[in-house]
Amino acid sequence: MTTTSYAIALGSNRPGRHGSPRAEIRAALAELGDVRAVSPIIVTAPVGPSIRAFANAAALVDSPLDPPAMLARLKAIERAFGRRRGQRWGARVIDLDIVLWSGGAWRSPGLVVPHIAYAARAFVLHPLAAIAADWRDPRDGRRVRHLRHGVDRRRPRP
Ligand code: PH2
Ligand code: MG
Ligand code: MG
Repeated sequence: MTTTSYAIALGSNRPGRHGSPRAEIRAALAELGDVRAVSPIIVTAPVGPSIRAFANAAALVDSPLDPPAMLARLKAIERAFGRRRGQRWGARVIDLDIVLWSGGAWRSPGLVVPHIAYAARAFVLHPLAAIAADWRDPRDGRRVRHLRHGVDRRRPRP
């Protein structure tokens, strides 16, 4: 069976049945399956309309699933955690995003990999650089460590 790997970004800024946002992230990590590496969980200032601080982390997950099947899995975990679809970027108990896939770029209805905005988001790149600094963006070959330096230069906050 061909196994690929995924870089998954995790975020939470609302308590749920597992407890604090940090506890929600830990519980979600336990649901992800074959997790090969986990970043530290960091606290970040909210980007966008939400007011509460986020807990953010990143994980490397090995899986034979293709990106749409992996996305369906992540959405099922979000639903099981009580994620409600509401205001875009509203407070959420758990958010699980596919950031990178070892198979390269992917595009299908409702899913684009690499994640369209990750290269500009410190709350993704900081944890991701802790576990996948040498992973290259398939579109332009830039490494995660390079992208992280880019957001740090542009905007000296999380
Ligand atoms: N996720 C968002 C919007 N804003 N801000 C932080 N700090 N962390 C997040 O995970 C986050 C955000 C949309 O998914
Ligand atoms: Mg997100
Ligand atoms: Mg999401």
